[in-house]
Amino acid sequence: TTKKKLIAGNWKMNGSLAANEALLKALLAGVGAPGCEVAVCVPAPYLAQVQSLVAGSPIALGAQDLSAQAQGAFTGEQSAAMLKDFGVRYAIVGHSERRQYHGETDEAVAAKTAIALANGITPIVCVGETLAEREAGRTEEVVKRQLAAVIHVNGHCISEIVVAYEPVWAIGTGKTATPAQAQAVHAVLRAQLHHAASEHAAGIRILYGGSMNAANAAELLAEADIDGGLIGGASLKAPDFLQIIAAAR
Ligand code: 3PY
Repeated sequence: TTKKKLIAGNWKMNGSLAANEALLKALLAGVGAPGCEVAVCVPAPYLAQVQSLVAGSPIALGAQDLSAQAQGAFTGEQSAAMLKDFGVRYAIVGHSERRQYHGETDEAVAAKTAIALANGITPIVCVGETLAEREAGRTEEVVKRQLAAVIHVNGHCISEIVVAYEPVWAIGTGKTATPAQAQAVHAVLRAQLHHAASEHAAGIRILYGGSMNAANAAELLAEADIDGGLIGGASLKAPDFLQIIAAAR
């Protein structure tokens, strides 16, 4: 396969018109012709701004969530079709912060994955265990359950998704999984995808997320089954994000 790595920034609930413009101008000045795919997943109010800033550049636009519903009486939500209207290419689905603070279930994540795919948006499906689950030896069971729910609903087009392994204990804590710890879980996910998608499994990108930064990106990205990164805090600093992009060749 000619699978390119994907480096996606997850800005979370950060930014302003002025800060976004400064960040993207610095990224566009430094990104050149990247050896990987690059995306920024921005807060919904800034989709239009960022769409116009990245137009014609190698930086793709992403969203951080979407509704599982097509349209209607769902106050506060954004539909896949609306995101598509603004040129959104990727949508993060099931980030642990959505699962934790907004009660998103495995089933909701599967439904969001389906509606993204149906609208031509590539879902970045997040899975990951908590510290308590890891310490109880349940890491494999948890990530397999989370991915199985998505495969169950989306089996026929599973090769179109991107998976992100984000250990919850490594999110926003500055703790990172070691490359070997991350690779071990990525191999489990790859095997599960292989079961669901046989020959297509090798082409599905499995990103690592959880405090990936300029200092640790290269060694994580060197692992066999780590096909990119979903980057939190470091995606808000142009030099750091550019260094991660440069490491993903
Ligand atoms: C992190 O790097 O902390 C993330 O949650 C990226 O999504």
